[in-house]
Amino acid sequence: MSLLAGKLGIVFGVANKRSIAWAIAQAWHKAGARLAFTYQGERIRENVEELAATFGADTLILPCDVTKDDQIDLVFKTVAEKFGKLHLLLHSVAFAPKDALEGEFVNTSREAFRIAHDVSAYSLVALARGAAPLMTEGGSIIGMSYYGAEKVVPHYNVMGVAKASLEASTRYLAYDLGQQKIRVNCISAGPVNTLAARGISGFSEMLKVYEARSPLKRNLVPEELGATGLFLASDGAAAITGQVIYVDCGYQIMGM
Ligand code: 0WE
Repeated sequence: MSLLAGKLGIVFGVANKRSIAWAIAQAWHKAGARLAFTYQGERIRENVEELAATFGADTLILPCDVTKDDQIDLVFKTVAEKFGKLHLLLHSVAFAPKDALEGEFVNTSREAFRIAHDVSAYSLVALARGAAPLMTEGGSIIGMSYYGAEKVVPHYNVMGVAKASLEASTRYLAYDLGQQKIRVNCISAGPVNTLAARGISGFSEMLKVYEARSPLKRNLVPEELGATGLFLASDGAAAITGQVIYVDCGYQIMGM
């Protein structure tokens, strides 16, 4: 069953094999999509090249710092040349300066606030604008969010505010791009042990809390994000846009 046969996609946010973006890329690839990847910075380049090569030696790989308009322009110009069109886009990119995730939110500097929102939220708008002209057959754009967007998760701080902006941006983009049959949704994932989660103090405690309190009494596995990413990319989700879909073992429904 090739749910995405003939579909062309681009994936922003693979850093290594544990990345959520990689889990979703694998699901898209297995379903028959042809994918391009971008990487942030030379440190990550080799990782992405190695992973992407498992999909074939000719996989398109491009550098992209999502805070740079000229790099975004070049990415979509190259995709236009090599693919001609586009159906799928995954945004799995976030960053806040480390000190902003350690102290109290009230102490967030103007610069940390700006960076978190530029990298983690505005970039979705910029990428959607770049991709839309190529999505001539309609498309599916997916961002990654987290529960800290709607409730206070201690230390998530300015990232929670940036994810709230990402989720609201998802709704406004869904409205604007709906007439072009482009759907825009977010997956709100429970905690996953990725590079972005490493070094976050209390992360292993957080995994224990989800195990204890979520209705399913466990943590999610990255393949489950892949499956939801595949669903949202597929025609099965043809009438779903502007939504935040929770892939969190049910944690979000709990009041206590
Ligand atoms: O969105 C995230 C993390 C994103 C992230 C991670 C880092 C670590 C390194 C953004 N910026 C940075 N900056 C760095 O310097 N998550 C959903 C994972 C996460 O991060 C937390 C969490 C959870 C969960 C931070 C504090 C509390 C909980």
